[in-house]
Amino acid sequence: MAPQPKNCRIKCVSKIMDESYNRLIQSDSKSLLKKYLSQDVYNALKEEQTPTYGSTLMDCIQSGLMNLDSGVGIYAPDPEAYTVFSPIFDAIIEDYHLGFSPNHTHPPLDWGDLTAFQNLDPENRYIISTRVRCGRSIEGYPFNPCMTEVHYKEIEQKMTDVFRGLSSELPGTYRPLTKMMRCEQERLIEDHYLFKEGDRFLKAAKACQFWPVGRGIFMNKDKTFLTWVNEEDHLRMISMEPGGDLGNVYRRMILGVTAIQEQVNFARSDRFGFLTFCPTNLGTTIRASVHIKLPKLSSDKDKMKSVAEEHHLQVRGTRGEHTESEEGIYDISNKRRLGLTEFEALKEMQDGILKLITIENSL
Ligand code: ADP
Ligand code: DAR
Repeated sequence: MAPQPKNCRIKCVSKIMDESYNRLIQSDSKSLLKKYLSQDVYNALKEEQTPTYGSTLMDCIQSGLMNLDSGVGIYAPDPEAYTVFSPIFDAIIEDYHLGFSPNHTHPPLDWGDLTAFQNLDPENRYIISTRVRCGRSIEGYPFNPCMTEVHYKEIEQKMTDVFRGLSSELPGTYRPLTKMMRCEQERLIEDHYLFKEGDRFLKAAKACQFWPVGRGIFMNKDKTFLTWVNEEDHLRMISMEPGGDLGNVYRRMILGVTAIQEQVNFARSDRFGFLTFCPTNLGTTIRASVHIKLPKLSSDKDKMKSVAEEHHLQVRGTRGEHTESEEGIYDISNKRRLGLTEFEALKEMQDGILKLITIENSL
């Protein structure tokens, strides 16, 4: 999307953005956007645009302005937004990633020693399933709000070709949403494989344009290695299986990411590591999670969440973000993804989950 004349786009939205910003500031929103977008920062950034795609402050914060219940409330419409709007992004990034300050630099990729990871629940008493995912953006493309229909189709075509070349335990099938029956789509979502549709936060961020063109899911034959194409990020590469064998799930994700990166150039910055649409996913982009039942600990949700936070873990509902627990199943994962290596992120998750299980056993 070529940048439109500065004064045209900016002036058109300025009054609307001012009114929405004032509504945010006067609300009881707990978003990091409200916490850090002071009037001075707002005034300093409201006329800025990114050089290549012309993204504006409104493009970054529209989701958080429309959804006062956002946890974060900001996305990067293109990679340059992290630099042009750094006063707001840096503050939110430092808070969310627990101290990644403007003078920190993300470490090089380091998968680490896989033998350090174990089956977290060998007797299958608590953990229903384990999943490790990472996100990647493809070099040369902007993020969702700036993508054209051609961009979506190009990425889908490129990835369809890449998936055809996968080997060992990875071969499978790519299923474009445009050719998927509704009942199959709903079944895959129900079974936790496919991304949900119509997320209001992503919609408000203009991340669902031309939907469902260019969107789809690759699944290997055992449905243990998946890749989401053009949902929130260009790619989400996912390894998952029943039980608690974190080591095997991590091994398979590494196998898949390594195979795909031989054919695709991922967007990476020296400061932030792998770049993503949402600042909460920068760096390693890794979210390692268990679906787990902790009946005693979860009887006191506040206690469970505070113990989880002590170990840098995040508690989500059964169907992921912004959902509730069903039948006492929680999605618990590492919170930090930036400022530490892939190995450290996995280790932080493993140590935290083992601690929660120890506490559950002690109650
Ligand atoms: P992400 O951050 O990877 O996008 P979401 O919170 O959107 O994750 O969840 C995506 C899907 O992955 C949801 O259907 C969720 O239920 C599923 N999921 C997450 N963790 C696990 C797990 N350990 N086992 C099975 N499914 C999982
Ligand atoms: N819904 C937004 C995003 C928070 C992080 N999750 C992502 N990127 N899926 C919010 O501000 O709550």
